[in-house]
Amino acid sequence: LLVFTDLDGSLLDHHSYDWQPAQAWLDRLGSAKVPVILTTSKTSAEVATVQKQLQLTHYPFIAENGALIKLPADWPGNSDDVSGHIIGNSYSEIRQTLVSLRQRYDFEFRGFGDVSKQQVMDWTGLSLENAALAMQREASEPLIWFGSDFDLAHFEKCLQAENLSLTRGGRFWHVAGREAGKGSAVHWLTGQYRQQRDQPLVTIGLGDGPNDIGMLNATDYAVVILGHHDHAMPLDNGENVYRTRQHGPQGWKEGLDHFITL
Ligand code: 2M8
Ligand code: MG
Ligand code: MG
Repeated sequence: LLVFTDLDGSLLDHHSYDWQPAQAWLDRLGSAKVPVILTTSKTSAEVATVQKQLQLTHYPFIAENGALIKLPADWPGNSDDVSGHIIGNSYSEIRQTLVSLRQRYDFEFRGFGDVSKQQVMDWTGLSLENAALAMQREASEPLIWFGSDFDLAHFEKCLQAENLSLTRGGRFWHVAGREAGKGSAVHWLTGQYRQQRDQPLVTIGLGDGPNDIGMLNATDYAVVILGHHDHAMPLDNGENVYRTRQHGPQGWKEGLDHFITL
């Protein structure tokens, strides 16, 4: 078994970033040596901190919506081509494109690169220290859109023409390279685990937002955690999908209770 999980609004509470309701399951998975792979739009700097708190540092993680895959030091084989490398465009390239599109079309948005730490704290409820970690972007930009839906559709077309993609997280829109995505990162890592193990491997994904759809389609079983948004979460997995009645870490627990008997 492999577990891929989103953080905000899934393993972590959308507002308090707490995971206590999920702790008993984390302990159980830990004793059973089931890898729990954090798969998130957070930065590497943020995930490294959360991984320590959750005692998951011996596993790989996926950051910035799949634009970064980090493997532990003892990972077998030569995976230098991925680990620590950016999939898609670098943050400075993304910022340059965003700034020039805004100059050209007067698009109304503000990204993390446009604002102060205080503004990121106000938007997210993160502490000063954690807001600073969230601003250490390497390969994706979260932004708040202030314009019309019509302009947003135009913005998305412009991004596509620049080989960038737009996806929706819990609070922000996220811009990253088109090759990046949680789904392809999960697919790649699952392949790595399958090569390393002889026994068949089952995967389960847990997520609450549209940016998790790729991940949830890439796993055998999917837990759609009740989100704080009204986006539909259409999935391909058919019968292997469970939609929770509870939010965040309560929903996370509910989903694993539904699918796993350990
Ligand atoms: C941003 O991402 C969340 C995830 O769904 C969002 O869009 O609401 C991130 O980019 C991240 O770095 C940050 O920690 C988080 C804080 O709410 O917001
Ligand atoms: Mg989320
Ligand atoms: Mg996320």
